[in-house]
Amino acid sequence: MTNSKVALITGVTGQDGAYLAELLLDKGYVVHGVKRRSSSFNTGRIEDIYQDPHIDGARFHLHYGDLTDSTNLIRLVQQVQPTEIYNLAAQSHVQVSFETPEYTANADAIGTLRLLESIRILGMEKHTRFYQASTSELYGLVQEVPQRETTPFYPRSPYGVAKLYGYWIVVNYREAYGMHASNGILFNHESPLRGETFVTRKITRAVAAIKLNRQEKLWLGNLDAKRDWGHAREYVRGMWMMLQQDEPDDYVLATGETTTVRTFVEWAFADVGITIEWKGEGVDEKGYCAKSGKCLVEVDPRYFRPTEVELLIGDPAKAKEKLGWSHETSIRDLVTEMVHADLDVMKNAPIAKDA
Ligand code: NDP
Ligand code: GDR
Repeated sequence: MTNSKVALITGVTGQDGAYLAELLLDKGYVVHGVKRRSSSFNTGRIEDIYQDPHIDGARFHLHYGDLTDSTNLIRLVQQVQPTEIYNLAAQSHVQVSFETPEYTANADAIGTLRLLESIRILGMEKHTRFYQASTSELYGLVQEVPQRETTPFYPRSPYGVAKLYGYWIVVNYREAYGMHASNGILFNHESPLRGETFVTRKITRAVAAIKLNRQEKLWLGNLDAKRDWGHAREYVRGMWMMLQQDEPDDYVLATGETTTVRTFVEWAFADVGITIEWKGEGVDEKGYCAKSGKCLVEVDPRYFRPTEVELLIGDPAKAKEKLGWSHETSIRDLVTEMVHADLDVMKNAPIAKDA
């Protein structure tokens, strides 16, 4: 099955890029992905959908590129002539953005501008639709709950501030040049493909390793943070739906349910048959343990952020009404899926690699 649609995905090697590429290939698109040069393989998440470019009819193509390189982006857009661009590439780790604020702004904020300018310089405003990976981190300090498209933004990290620029430059190019450019304001979405340093995957990997006696303890930061967690596979479908609308617009994708990091930890341990009891109330700077015979979880203040986003809970009503999108997987089922996926990976992996 092929159709005339051609997608360019930045960030194709990331969690969402992998799911989105798979979805678009299933829909018959020709898919071009932008990957960064790395000294080690960074295409593990897209191995299953890789197509040998030497074979006639291959519909999945990878190109080297970087959001910090304007000439590269212009050349890619010119060469690929995409009907849809999904800008998923970003320095996406909130805590890391405190350590690399300038780079984060360059890639996440100016990188978005560079892509939009590529479209404009090439005169493709009416030919190419644009999706921007905006984020619930824009809401930051709580102004209103649940958070919806009209909730004021108050970002709390260099990442959130960089993404704020990305959000508004998309709105501006839509209004100024009539581009079909949309922001998906996506709340946290996870999966077995989630990066290993985000809290959900860090927990499910550690729980699997502890269950298999390959790790002693899990060190975490703020256990009281609340997140609205959904399944990444369902959220990339929402991205695609936004670009199929006659008019561009901005949409929240969320589940409408919020859960603490602490509860996520309890559920993950429960999924491997370990019941944990908290020793002490709340988080203090010295940390505390979860008990199941021995101490399995402890707080390390190094994972606290200089400014934190305490509560995220989204209202996906607009996406439901206008796109017909809603989430399917509950957070409880998502925890189980991730824990079991990590158990499977770890059982088959050599011990040295896990360590
Ligand atoms: P990941 O961190 O898994 O993937 C990010 C991707 O961007 C990777 O392919 C990475 O490449 C690439 N990348 C990073 N910097 C650059 C750069 N300078 N030039 C080109 N590519 C680059 O993120 P997710 O898949 O989870 O998220 C996708 C997008 O959605 C991101 O923009 C993120 O900020 C945003 N978002 C994510 C949410 C979530 O909960 N997952 C929620 C809301 C928004 P490499 O593999 O080489 O590192
Ligand atoms: P987030 O995701 O910052 O919401 O950004 P992350 O999983 O990093 O943190 C979620 C919450 O957990 C707390 N936390 C820890 N976080 C990490 N990474 N490691 C820990 O050890 C730890 N302990 C507690 C954090 O303080 C935070 O409150 C994600 C990214 O995908 C962004 O790109 C995206 O825009 C937002 O989700 C929506």
